[in-house]
Amino acid sequence: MKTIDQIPSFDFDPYDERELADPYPRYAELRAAGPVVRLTKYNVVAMARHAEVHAALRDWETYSSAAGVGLDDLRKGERWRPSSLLLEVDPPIHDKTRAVMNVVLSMPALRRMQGDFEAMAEKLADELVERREFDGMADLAIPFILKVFPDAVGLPEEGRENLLPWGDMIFNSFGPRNQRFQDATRTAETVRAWIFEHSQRKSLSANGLGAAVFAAVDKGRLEEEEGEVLVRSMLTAGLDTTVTGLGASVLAFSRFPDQWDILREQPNLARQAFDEIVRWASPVQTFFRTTTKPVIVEEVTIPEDTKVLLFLASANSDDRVYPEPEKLDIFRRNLDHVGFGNGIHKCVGQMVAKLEAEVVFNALLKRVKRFELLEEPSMYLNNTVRAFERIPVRVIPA
Ligand code: OVM
Repeated sequence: MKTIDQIPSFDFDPYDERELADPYPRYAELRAAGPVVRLTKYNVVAMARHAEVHAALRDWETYSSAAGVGLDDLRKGERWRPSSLLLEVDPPIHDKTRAVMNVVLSMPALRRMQGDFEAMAEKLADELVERREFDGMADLAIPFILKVFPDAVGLPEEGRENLLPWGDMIFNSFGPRNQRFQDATRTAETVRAWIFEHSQRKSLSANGLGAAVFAAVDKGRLEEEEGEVLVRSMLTAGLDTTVTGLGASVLAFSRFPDQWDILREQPNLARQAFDEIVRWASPVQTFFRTTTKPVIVEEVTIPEDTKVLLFLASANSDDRVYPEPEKLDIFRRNLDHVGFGNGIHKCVGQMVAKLEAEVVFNALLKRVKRFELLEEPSMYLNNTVRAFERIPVRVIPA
């Protein structure tokens, strides 16, 4: 048996810009070092192999979310926003809100929006294929998501420019209070005010996902304020993640044209392809848990009340589970990937993300024979999301 003082320890800063720019070599080093390692810079324990990350995500009783899923312990110090009633709570609180969101974001509920999603995808695909050259982020992923998702939630057109800065700020806040976090919070007050105002019933259309949350309030399942917190979760979790996932899709299909060819022959594999892209790109790279009791992992005793950094992206590129993990393979057995998390907190919005991807893929499948990457993509650094700045491509029409 070992204490955490006897396991491999590292003093690098995972939030340093050189690390965030190219984290995969480091992930391999961490996986090779052992099942549990220590990061001295932040005094946390970390797991980078698939087996341990997956097991921790599935054991909420030991690995709690209630102290927050970032580096900060939300139970201590001052708060600048209330905890998420999904992400930052354990059962039984979690189960009540999750049950509401499971219905709000279920496939039958989304069917009503599918036509609007398709119309936007068709329009964008027409324009972009006509142009031949475009940026997968600024011209495709961002305008698509910023149209269809806020429409689906029921937000007005005006003010949507606050959504990505809000997400950038929140996803940075899961890391340390570094320069990147400070920079992202520069416009915090106006952004925060818009988001909070637009989480309220009065700001939302009568037939969107936001209104569906308040319908649960009207049925007595939630308090009004809880409804607002849940709407805010959609505005936080639903944009940066999917924008990154769609951008990654453009990149993936230009790097792996054989996979695009397979999809062109079997468009019914679109959702499966997107799931593999989420494994491959892991838009959310890291989340933390906090131990509720001493726990033994592969001979290592992790004490109670320890922040544990789970390297989701590293788990998804662990070759013990995914041979040649850097390859996109639509037919790969990837059911247990942790790109959407796992266990009780597994992404409640994944049906929305998959529908968004599916309609965009379908629109492009009809029109595009091949994507060619014009330049290596530039990254947009964030403490949690591995985001892109630009993905310049040319398309060869079908
Ligand atoms: C939430 C939330 C916020 C950010 C990310 C997320 C990826 C959830 O408010 O529940 O999941």
